[in-house]
Amino acid sequence: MTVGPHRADPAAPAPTVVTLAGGVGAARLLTGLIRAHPATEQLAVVNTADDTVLHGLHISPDLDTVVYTLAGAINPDTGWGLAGESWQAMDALDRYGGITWFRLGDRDLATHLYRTHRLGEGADLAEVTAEIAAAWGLELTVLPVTNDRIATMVTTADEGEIGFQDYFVRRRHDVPTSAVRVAGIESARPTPGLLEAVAGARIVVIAPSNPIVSIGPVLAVPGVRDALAARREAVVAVSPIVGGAALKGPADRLLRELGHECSVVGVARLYREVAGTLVIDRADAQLFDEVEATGVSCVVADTIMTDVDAATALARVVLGGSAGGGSS
Ligand code: FO1
Repeated sequence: MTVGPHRADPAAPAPTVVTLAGGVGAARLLTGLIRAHPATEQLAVVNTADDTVLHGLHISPDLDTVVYTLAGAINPDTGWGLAGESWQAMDALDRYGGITWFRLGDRDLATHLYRTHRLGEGADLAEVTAEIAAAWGLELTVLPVTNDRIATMVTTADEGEIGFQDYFVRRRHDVPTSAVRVAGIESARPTPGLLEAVAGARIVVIAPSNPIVSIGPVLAVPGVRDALAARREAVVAVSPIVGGAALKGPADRLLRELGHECSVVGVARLYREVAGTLVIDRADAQLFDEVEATGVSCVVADTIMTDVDAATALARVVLGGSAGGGSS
């Protein structure tokens, strides 16, 4: 089986590891997974619901974070954008009073120009993503979850419903929220080959990304949740919540504001229909029994990916993690 017509090498083996991914945390785990397992056998299925159009350009932050990180080109300080960027275009735009709260570096702009141009020519997002990933020398397949436009919308206390990047960047996710929905999700179709890849994978990984706004939209694309549920025993999730808090971003606050328990137990409850195993951090080891009581097998490990070695060690736990509960 191949994953869609965009797969660089049609003779490449079917993916044995499929990872559902958001941005930074997922990109780090993918780095470890590639170190621990051949990249040619891996598929990253990436959230596109935080994509945005600015200055007429199609920007896909999670896709770019995954590609740039795996290429070793990510800005290590921000976790998004390119290392060693310059910002002359933003400075020039500022002169006109243009939109500069969403910072697009000069070199990063080339990615958005290329993507927008190719989409305008009629290519789909999966094809363009494969071209971008190949240009950065990646061997694994990076697949947007859907070629259709989906958009996370966040209901805020003071501005009503706003787009995800408005919430995340312009409002610095520092505003009370009461609802999240994904516009366009009902009619979105999974990218060709995705469901077959999940069905045929040895292991499906849910990366430690935000369960509400990163993994949530991926699972919400019609067919994806059912495809995972059918492989539940082969699905291993890594908790993005450690010690009751998110390592990065607003996952903890969103979980609380939307009525979920902000703990590894809350994460287990969110994923229990689609994941047979949850990897939690040693800091939460005392919640092992509570996680298992949700019906999800629990594995305790070091989950904080401070460097590539830590990410690789976690990846090895994940790759061996669908066999049942325990501590590693
Ligand atoms: N995040 C910010 O906090 N500020 C920015 O100005 C910003 C710009 C940006 C440009 C390109 C890109 O691919 C990502 C960018 N991000 C920025 C990150 C992005 O908003 C979030 O990390 C994700 O959407 C959440 O996963």
